[in-house]
Amino acid sequence: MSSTSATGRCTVFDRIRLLRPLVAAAVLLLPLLPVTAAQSTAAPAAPAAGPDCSAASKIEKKLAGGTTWRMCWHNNEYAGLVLEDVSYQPKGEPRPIKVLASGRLGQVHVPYDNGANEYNDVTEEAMGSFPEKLKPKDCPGGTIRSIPVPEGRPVPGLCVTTQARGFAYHGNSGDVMEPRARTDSAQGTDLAVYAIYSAGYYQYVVQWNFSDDGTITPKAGATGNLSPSDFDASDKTGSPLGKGSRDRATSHQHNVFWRLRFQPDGSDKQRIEQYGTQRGGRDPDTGTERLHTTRRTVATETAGNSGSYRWWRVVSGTAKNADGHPRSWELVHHNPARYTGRPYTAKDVYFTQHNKCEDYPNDNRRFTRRCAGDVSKFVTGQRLTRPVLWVNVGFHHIPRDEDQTPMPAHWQGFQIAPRDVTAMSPLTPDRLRAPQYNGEPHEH
Ligand SMILES: [Cu+2]
Repeated sequence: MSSTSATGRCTVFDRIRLLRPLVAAAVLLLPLLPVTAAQSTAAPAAPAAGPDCSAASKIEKKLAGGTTWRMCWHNNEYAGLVLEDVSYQPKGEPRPIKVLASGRLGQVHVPYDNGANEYNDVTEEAMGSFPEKLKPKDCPGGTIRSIPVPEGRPVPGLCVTTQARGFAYHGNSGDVMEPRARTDSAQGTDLAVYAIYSAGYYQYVVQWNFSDDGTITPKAGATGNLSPSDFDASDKTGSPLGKGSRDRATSHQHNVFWRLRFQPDGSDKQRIEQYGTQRGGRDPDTGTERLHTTRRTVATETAGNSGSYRWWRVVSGTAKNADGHPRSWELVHHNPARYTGRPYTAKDVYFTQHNKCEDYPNDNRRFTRRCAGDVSKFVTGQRLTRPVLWVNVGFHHIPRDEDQTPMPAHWQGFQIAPRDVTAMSPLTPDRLRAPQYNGEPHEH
């Protein structure tokens, strides 16, 4: 922490110094409090029941397309917004389908290119303790909930609202031989849940979108201000800002981690599958390259990089959709700037067996000295019976003139897409749910 005060984060440093004894006491008394308290309470979803939490902690929204999302939220003084018992009930489904046992930020790791500073905005700056107050215009069409903070009055800072997401689909039913062909189109809607947390000069919009088609989009938007103390005219690792090139802002990386635990259809029984696609030689007649896709179960703890044709899904060990396919959720993930300066940022995803003391992807021993320090060391070859997913998305920030105050939000995130959760998209018009349209196209 002492290095941070020299870099212009003194405002936050002072705030944290005030907070720290209080936080340390809480951690001593309740070592599991930071993140794991509610993770073992999840049970298979009862018919039409919502998640088990108080009204103030419950979020439930039925979207225009007929999809209902339900979840519980609370605020962690380090990680900020924590969502638990997240379930999805598409139109026509008799009960909620549990997706996540829990989801939250793992870390926002910000190393500067000149090697002078390396911040951990979750574990070190305790950004979760500093939610920003939201005005009604910051939460258009929604409601603002109060976020309890370790010191002071609760902050009206959690927005629960809906957002348009553009085209859900557009298609012509003549292509699937509907006798009276129609053009179908729909605009999609998301439930959006977000709060803004400050860490130094930066402010992060910590947001989760839950789409009417079952997709979940966690994302973080970095905004606020560039750190003025990192302006250094002699620095070769920054960009000129303002007139001429006297002032420079130092380039840096934002490595944002999410920590997810799935509970597909309310059961811990699940497996991770890795998909890969390879070139398989050209078709002799057409000259077109054939591609072969394979998949394998990731049985033990592992770390991997997404990228060229490699991706993962979480597959339910118990639940199938009406077509008889196992329900699964696909990780749609790209890491556009993989930071290899630390072992815990060198991989895009880490799958680790659930362990109560593995709370943060780095700086983890700040809270539990008996536990491993970072996610690269959590991977020890244990069997994955209760997997935790650590998702890493990097952004290399080379400042530009437009980043000057207030800095436009830059987003980084990923998606969790349903794969065979329902027999067809829940947004499919009812008249196209007939058997002859489920399994098309084929010749009649
Ligand atoms: Cu930045």
